[in-house]
Amino acid sequence: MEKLRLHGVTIECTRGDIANQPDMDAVVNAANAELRIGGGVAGAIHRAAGPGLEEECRPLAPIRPGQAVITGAHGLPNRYVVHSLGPVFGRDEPADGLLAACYRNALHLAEQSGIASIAFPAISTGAFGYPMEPATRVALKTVLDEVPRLSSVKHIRFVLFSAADERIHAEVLAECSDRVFKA
Ligand code: AR6
Repeated sequence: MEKLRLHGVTIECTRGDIANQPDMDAVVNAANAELRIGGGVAGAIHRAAGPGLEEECRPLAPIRPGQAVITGAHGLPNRYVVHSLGPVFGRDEPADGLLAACYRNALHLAEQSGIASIAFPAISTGAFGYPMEPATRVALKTVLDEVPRLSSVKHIRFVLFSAADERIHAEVLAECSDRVFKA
């Protein structure tokens, strides 16, 4: 399943580049603690946004695993960037709790800013080494648990880099929706 509608909120998985989601109000950065340009998502987002993003980020850093902060989007085709620091797998514990906090805190910031649509990458699953399937379960369960409390956010998109990662998300989304609708 690639799309689910629950309590008036659309949750979808798609393959693509998180820095090229022009129809979304906000994109989420899989940030580093210093909120500087990095590899992966943090490279794509900062390159597309330009140096103004690092400048705006400087006084907000450092952040701790699970935290999120919000800035403008500068050269990106969005209104906001939400920067969230995922746990380094095998180091920051509890990994699942910290990863869940990333998604929850990002959604809370989105609500506070009146954001209607937000795109997430698979936080922690690249350089930080969190295996994709358990990370996907944490991400989707956290988002689905938050959905009944959302009023501003109406569209949540997971943007995956590879076909394999997209397939894992689609499978887990289908399982989660079975559970939600049978409950
Ligand atoms: N769009 C969507 N997904 C992407 C993109 C992209 N442009 N680029 C990579 N991915 P990562 P982390 C996928 O490493 O694990 C950085 O250097 C990627 O395949 O970006 O949270 C920072 O500076 C993977 O599935 O984030 C931090 O130091 C997922 O996005 C550190 O890495 C996350 O990969 C953060 O590590």
